[in-house]
Amino acid sequence: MEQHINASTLILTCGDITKETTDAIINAANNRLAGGGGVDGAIHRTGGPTIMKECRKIGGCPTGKAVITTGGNLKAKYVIHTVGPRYQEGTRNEAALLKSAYLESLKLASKKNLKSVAFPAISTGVYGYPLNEAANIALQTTIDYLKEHQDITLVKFVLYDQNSYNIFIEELKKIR
Ligand code: AR6
Repeated sequence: MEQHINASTLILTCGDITKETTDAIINAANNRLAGGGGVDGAIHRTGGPTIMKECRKIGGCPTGKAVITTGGNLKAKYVIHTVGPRYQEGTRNEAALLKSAYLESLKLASKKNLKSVAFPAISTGVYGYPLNEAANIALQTTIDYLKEHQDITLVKFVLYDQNSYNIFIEELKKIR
């Protein structure tokens, strides 16, 4: 599914983000940038050891912030590592932190003059964020950003499973 926002395109698709050819893919990392399971594990496996080497040099990333490394062996030139919140009943500022993870990633892409980025559904795996709420925050934050900034021309959400894809579609229809 595709939507145009001013000069930019927003695409929702189902698949494996490590295969994306956008300028950057976003990683759902942890505070220590130590690697792990889920999309983080897949990115480091496919991208090879240079990404981890750069992560070690950076040292870490607070929740809701973002840092950038090269893409190693990935097709994408860069990986933007952001850290979403662990979901704990929604009472620990989770919504603001998830919004910030998307916003800081987009700002970093703009700062680096990147034109296209691909996001996974941050925090919705190991970190347990309810999918509908997470999809709403992801999409609303991205749409608001693209309305204000013309520099990023393509944002893709690459959802790993059909259920996540369906929920993102549902939430995008509500926003429209
Ligand atoms: N491409 C796209 N999406 C994927 C892929 C892939 N190859 N693999 C998994 N997903 P998660 P989190 C989806 O758990 O919840 C790690 O251990 C997955 O189905 O990867 O933010 C980190 O080191 C889900 O929808 O990230 C952290 O410790 C989404 O990506 C912690 O997990 C996010 O799930 C971060 O947890």
